[in-house]
Amino acid sequence: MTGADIRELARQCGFELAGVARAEPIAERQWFHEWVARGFAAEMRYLTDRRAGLRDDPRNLLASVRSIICVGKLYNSAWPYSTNFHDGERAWISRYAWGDDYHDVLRRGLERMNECLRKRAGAEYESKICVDTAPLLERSYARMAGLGWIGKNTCLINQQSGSWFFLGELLVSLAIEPDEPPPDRCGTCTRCIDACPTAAIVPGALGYTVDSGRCISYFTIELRGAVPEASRAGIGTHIFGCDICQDVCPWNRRAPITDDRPFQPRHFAPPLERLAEIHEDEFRAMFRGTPVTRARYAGFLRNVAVAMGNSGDVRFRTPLEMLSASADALVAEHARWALARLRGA
Ligand code: B12
Ligand code: SF4
Ligand code: SF4
Repeated sequence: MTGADIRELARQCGFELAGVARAEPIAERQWFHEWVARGFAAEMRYLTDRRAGLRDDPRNLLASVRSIICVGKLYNSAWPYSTNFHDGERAWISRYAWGDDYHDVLRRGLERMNECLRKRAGAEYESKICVDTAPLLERSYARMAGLGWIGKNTCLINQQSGSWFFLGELLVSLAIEPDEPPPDRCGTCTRCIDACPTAAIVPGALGYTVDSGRCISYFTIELRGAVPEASRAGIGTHIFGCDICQDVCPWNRRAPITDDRPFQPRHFAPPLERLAEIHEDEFRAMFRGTPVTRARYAGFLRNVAVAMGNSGDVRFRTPLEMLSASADALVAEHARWALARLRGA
């Protein structure tokens, strides 16, 4: 079986990109540990606890694995980039979180692919599906499988498709002819580094890396506690994730659009005022089945308060006063910060 056979199978199962990497430890695994040692994982314990070492070898996930089939699923829909959308009354949710949770979508596609592969392989084999949460260096293996190069913004970029795609993997005990990594095509460009509002893209072991403790995506999705005060202004009106370093990337200028129903926006740039008023059950209902629930209700209101403070819109004083009386100390403190910022506006 060749990479071409795998790409055909992947296409039939809804994946626009696919390739095969050898299931071996890779030299750059060392950079992951350096990244953690420099504190760039911030408080994401799943990257720093005993699971950190599991990333060194895919055989820690499936002892018999010989090949990693890497797939990419496009999620770009025909809606504006955040860098072309300026409305201080509305909240920015990052592109990847507009529709259904990609973990479910990719897992279903990979299950289908595994079934088809079983019919084609003509031999018994063991397998394991990974989407995001497994301790696997997904971008590194996807690069080895020829899906793209790792840009200075650290996203995997494909020459034809840009970087608006999710990654998933099917680990198999079959030996499949591996693909080759493509060349790095960032050249002398530094647009992502220059555009990042919080200077989160920093020099790394080779090229650049992201200091999560400065990244808006980390603050608004992963961080459970208070956003450091010095970073709040840079967050702008982002309430979940951040797309800026991909919006400005020249390889995304003509990025293909997908019509796939799961990735069409359910709530494009919702009004901040409405979000400040929603109760916990409304929050769950509004974002059920999307990645946004990961922020949890308190984290979400914390993000809404910061965005209102950054909007410069003094009409948000009333909803912010309401949030500053919240029983949740985290929400109340961020609302007080936002009120103070609006007083200076
Ligand atoms: C932790 C994490 C985050 C953290 C840290 C981000 C980071 N840059 O590491 C935070 C919360 C900030 C984050 C944000 C986002 N994330 Co995220 N995240 C992850 C996760 C779970 C682990 C990444 C990791 O291990 N980071 C540690 C660093 C050291 O690892 P790394 O960047 O992969 O680096 C390795 C290789 O890239 C390689 N390498 C690095 N630089 C170079 C340079 C060269 C020249 C070479 C050869 C190799 C190389 O060496 C490193 C060590 O092996 C992965 C899923 C997974 N299991 O891998 C998703 C993942 C990377 N995230 C993803 C997405 C979509 C995002 C966001 C776009 C979401 C958003 N809109 O807000 C942003 C993008 C921010 C950014 N510029 O990275 C996608 C990326 C898809 C793609 N096309 O690249 C992934 C793969 C999830 C998925 N399954 O689709 N994320
Ligand atoms: S996601 Fe946003 S904050 Fe994070 S590195 Fe990219 S531009 Fe900077
Ligand atoms: S903006 Fe430029 S430097 Fe950054 S990832 Fe894209 S091509 Fe590379």
